[in-house]
Amino acid sequence: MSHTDVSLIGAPTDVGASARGASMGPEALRVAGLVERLRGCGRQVHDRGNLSGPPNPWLPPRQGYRHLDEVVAWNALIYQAVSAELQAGCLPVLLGGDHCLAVGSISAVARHCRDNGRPLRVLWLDAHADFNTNALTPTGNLHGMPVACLCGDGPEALTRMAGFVPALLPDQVRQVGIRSVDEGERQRVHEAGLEVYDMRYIDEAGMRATMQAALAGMAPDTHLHVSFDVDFLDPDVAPGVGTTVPGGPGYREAQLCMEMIADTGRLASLDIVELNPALDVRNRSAIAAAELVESLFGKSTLIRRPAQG
Ligand SMILES: [Mn+2]
Repeated sequence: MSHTDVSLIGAPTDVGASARGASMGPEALRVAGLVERLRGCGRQVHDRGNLSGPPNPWLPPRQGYRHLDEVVAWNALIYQAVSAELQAGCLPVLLGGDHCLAVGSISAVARHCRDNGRPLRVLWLDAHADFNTNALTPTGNLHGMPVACLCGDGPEALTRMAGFVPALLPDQVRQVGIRSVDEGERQRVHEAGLEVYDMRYIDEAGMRATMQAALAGMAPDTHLHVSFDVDFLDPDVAPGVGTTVPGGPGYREAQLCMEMIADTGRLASLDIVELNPALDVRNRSAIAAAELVESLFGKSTLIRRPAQG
């Protein structure tokens, strides 16, 4: 088991979201015992507190982007904070906040990997592909665009954050749990060649085969980043998200997904995003997310023998 220290970075904002409330996500995760749970997994944990960025002006979109200046400002703060943790040899955990914040966090990870000559794999656990552009988006909400921005399609202030464009190639990304893709977005996901394990794939192949495929082909020194959108989970498990989509992975399936990631021993950075306590029921979704993150950090029922084949 790795003994890399874990650093929590709170980003209490919903500037990129369609509903207000994800700004309360970091505190709800702390209340659900995230720090103590990670310590229980044998990690040193540093809670760096919350970043402080601009408020949410709640304005209509301009040129297909809603709150672009504020989204850029928050992502710049996150880029700095995540870079600092990676340079210090810590494993950064971004507590969102909505999913637009993954641009800053993954740009910092991409920069770090390039500087250190390490391959990067991004696992995107989500109900949505988040591959919209300002021309395609029905809403202008930037939480629907981070994968497109990271792959070089979006406003310059976001696509250039890593210092090179694109920060990510589509073949570095694996999406799991997808079950809602907008019409134009569908075409772009197809053209870009994104490797997507949607719910139909999971239904047909099962979570075990899905994760074996999504985690295949990593080198021993691959940096594995997990971007965990809580709406990945079925709404029965996690009702506290802004954009619920029925038919997601249930509790046991999600646990298996996390345990199989942990088994790779390569988890090196994490986002936990889109948790919306205003829509939650007695912090249930935060607790479910925190329990899943424990599994991601290696908590298991039994002492397991190394997996066969
Ligand atoms: Mn998302």
